[in-house]
Amino acid sequence: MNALVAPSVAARPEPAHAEMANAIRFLAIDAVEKAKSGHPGMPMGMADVATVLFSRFLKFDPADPAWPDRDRFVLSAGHGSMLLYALLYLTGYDDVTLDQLRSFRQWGSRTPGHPEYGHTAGVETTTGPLGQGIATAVGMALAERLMNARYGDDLVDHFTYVIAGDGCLMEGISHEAISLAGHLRLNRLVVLFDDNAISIDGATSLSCSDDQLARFAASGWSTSRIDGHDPAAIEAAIEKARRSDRPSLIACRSVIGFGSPGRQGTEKAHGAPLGAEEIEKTRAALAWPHAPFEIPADVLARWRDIGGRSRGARRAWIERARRDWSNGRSACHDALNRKLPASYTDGMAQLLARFASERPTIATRQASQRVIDEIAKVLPNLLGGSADLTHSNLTQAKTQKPVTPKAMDGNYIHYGVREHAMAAAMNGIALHGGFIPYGGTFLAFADYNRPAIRLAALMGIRVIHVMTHDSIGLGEDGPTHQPVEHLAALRAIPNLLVFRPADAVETAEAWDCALRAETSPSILCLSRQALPTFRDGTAGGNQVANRVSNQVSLGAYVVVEPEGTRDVTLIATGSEVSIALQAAKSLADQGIRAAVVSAPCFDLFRKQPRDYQTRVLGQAPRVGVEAAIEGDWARWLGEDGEFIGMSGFGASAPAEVLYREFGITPAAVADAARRSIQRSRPL
Ligand SMILES: Cc1ncc(C[n+]2csc(CCOP(=O)(O)OP(=O)(O)O)c2C)c(N)n1
Repeated sequence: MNALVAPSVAARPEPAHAEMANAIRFLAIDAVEKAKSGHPGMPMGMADVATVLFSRFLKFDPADPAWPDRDRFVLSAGHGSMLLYALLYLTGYDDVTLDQLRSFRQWGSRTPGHPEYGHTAGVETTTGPLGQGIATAVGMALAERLMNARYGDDLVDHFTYVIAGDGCLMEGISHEAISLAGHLRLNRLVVLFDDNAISIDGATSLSCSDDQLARFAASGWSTSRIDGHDPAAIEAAIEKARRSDRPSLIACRSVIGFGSPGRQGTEKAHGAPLGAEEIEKTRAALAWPHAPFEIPADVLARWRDIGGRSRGARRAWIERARRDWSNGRSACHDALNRKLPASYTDGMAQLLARFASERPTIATRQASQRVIDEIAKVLPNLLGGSADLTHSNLTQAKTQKPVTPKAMDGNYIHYGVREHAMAAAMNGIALHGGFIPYGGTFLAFADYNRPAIRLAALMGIRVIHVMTHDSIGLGEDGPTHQPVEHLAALRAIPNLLVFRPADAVETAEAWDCALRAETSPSILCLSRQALPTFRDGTAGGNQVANRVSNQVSLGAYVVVEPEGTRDVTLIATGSEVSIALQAAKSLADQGIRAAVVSAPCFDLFRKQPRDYQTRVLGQAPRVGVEAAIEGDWARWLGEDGEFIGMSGFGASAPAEVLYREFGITPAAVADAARRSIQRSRPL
């Protein structure tokens, strides 16, 4: 066995460690220099910690980056991406070659400025927005314990390691995340804090006096502080953390830009190339005489050995998994397999049929509750939760049991009032694999978890947000709780499916779309107030949309098509579809032929073929109705169109009063329709 992978630190000659760490340092220095941009200081400072972690502890195999029982390594301080890329190259990931390091931050490279999930094998999650990584890692560590409780040590037995900097710990999300992790006693989570006391503006003492150890300890973590350049101390601390019955914080006192005589220990090392002269000085100081991007053969060979360290463990795991699965116990395999089982398709079809025949008048949040009750029975890997609004969001299925430190076989997470950490943890759960996470809050609080939702969209992962109380229709809680700009703001996020179903049938269809969207997160915007079910299973009089059974999957579809040529098309979402239907009736009484279109998901409608869009929208003038600000409605309404909705904040009053006072009524829609028809007539 290679000296570097021997279990005892004492047996290993110290210079070898320094050389191994220096390989990381100089790859970071050289790549940042070549790119003329990037962050060398953090990789230089944490190279020793990373070397010990990867060479002694991390269970991973570059030959199979997605091996389910690998340890997860999250670089929460994503600006230090070269630390990760250097490790991926050195340990032998195919994706990260020396050429890729030379193309750091360049168009088309596998080495973007910050690590991007799905872009580079070995990158477990996208990081860069500080604090997201550590919170996402909490979700991964939670998923590991939940899977372990279900499938046992033979199949699920791994750690989640995080490198986080001062910036990550200053961000508010870190507090929500560590609090949740401490509460759930996620003892497989080990955070290595790059405790260098420097951020961009200078010393962290400019802005922060927190006692981080005390803060983590107060949240139920094990804590320790070590010299982040002492391999023996690093090893001992990680060893201890792995045995803890709590999550662990190891504050690694490090020197940013370690080895650079003119920059180390200062903010100058944080985010700029060192420059040729300083690099020469650093080579001299660290006794690294090699040319840029040149790693001595023996150092590279040792790193590659480290890359092969867990190959045996992976093979043994595959054997165990094969045995388990061939014995007919395929539950773990099914959970890891992202496809929905046939029993789900049947369950959903039955529920849709029930809604269509019962035609209940219920809030869409209540319809969602019935969906969840049904699908929880057929999707064992559905993992629910809410940020302390379970009884308002109606997110807990009758069959779901709370997850607690002692009941990791539960399937419902009380995230507490921690929307941001909930969304990031859901990302981590989805990334880890084995579960379909969903979580609830009020739509007005989407801003609290938006940064994590944005990352889910960027990563292309399946997480489902149940956001209830989706308009002024929530009534008396008033404008603080009434979303007006949120739909527009969420629709602006690429690859995020924003659904606003209008009745029970649409709610089930929206859930179905969200569950089938394997590469997009979804938001289900649901009403507090009761809405009549207008769908009877087909799309009413719609000739156009019946080509698929799930009408919501088309994004928008015709609910009412009048006899003869349309005079006007009324387009609405969610609770306003029933207002549009009433308006169409009153227009019909006056001989005006109004079509009604329900548009539960703009994003999916935008993806439909143009001829379908044209047929749904029609040639007649259009009126849009949504109890929210106009946002990008104009795109669907055309020049003669009109929008009926909100132009400012709501108010505290009963819902019916608010709709009346803000002019979102069938009469107002009918008036707008007549005006639009008038405008569109040739002069
Ligand atoms: C949410 C967020 N805010 C701001 C930034 C910009 N930023 C990147 S690194 C950094 C300083 C981080 O300091 P620290 O974690 O101590 O990193 P170090 O200087 O030690 O590399 C800032 C403000 C960011 N990436 N994300």
